[in-house]
Amino acid sequence: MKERLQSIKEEALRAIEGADMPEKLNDVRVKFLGKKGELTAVLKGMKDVAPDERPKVGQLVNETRAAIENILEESKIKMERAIREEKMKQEVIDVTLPSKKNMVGHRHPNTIALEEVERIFIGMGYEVVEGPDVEYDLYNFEKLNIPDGHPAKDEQDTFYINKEIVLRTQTSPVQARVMEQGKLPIRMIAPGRVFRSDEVDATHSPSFHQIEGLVIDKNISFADLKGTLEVFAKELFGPDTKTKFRPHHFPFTEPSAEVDVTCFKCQGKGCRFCKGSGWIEILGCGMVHPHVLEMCGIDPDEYTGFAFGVGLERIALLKYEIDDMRLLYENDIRFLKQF
Ligand code: 2U9
Repeated sequence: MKERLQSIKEEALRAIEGADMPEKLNDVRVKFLGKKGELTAVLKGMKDVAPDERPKVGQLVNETRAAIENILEESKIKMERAIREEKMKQEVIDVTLPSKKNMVGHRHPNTIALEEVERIFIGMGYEVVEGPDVEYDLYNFEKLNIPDGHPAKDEQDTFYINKEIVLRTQTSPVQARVMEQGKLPIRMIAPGRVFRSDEVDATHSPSFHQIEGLVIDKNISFADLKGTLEVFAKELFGPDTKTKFRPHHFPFTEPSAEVDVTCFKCQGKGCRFCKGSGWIEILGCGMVHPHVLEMCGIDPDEYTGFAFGVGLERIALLKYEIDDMRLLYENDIRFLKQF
């Protein structure tokens, strides 16, 4: 028995010496020490050993196991160290090489334009309020004087979730909700994403952004609206900018107007940018319709107000002279890094 154990040990040592990678050492462990290994086989054969010899043989088996385990462990440590050293040799770091340039990102042109508009209105004492992208038809249309059957509710133009819920087509429901809270006066802008079932082209997208404003107080007049938007236009496009208010129609304001600014490229003389007219349309506005005030819980005999709406992408396209709206959504880094 002693000889058998000795020969197992020698055989194991030879196998360990012959192992050239950690996986092979593991094979040796399984072959000699594993459940079906050679030492276990010896233990299983103990029943054939004379009973008074068994403790001695048992001790010998344990010593052999310990010896093989020790050598396996030592070899494993040596082998791993050698592998590590070889890897370190191959991975020499050249500290004299120039460092890789870190790409530093920045705000999207839409965000730059939005923050500019927010800065101007915050400067005039306005609050910035946000609301849900998915709205009740009641807030998106009904309370804004757009009843059932109105063309603005056309299924073709609006993404309906169900009969009562829509992806908002304007940010006006945010203002309607603020009005309902009944805290007056109100001076707010509502920026956010809106949705319309439009085909994508250079000036349209099914999802774009608006910034709408609302002021409600006693004695607010069209003169306040004109003064406010004139300040806004001068801040955004330069101090020499002039504004022109053209009569228009919106269901939620009466009277309503569209506002043009003098072309900031040619100062109103007429150029390619303003298609020769000297003017560029930038927003819509008007005095809040008395019926809208009523539907939102405000007494139109006591309070009046004005509202306006501007397309954020339109501002970004104009300000940065971008000629295709799709560029704002494609996230092409070569385009974005110019701003
Ligand atoms: C309430 C009452 C009235 C918001 C207004 C406009 C005029 C307007 C468009 C400009 C281009 C949207 O981005 S656009 O497509 N908007 O012309 N929006 S007045 O009037 C309101 C809002 C809320 C309670």
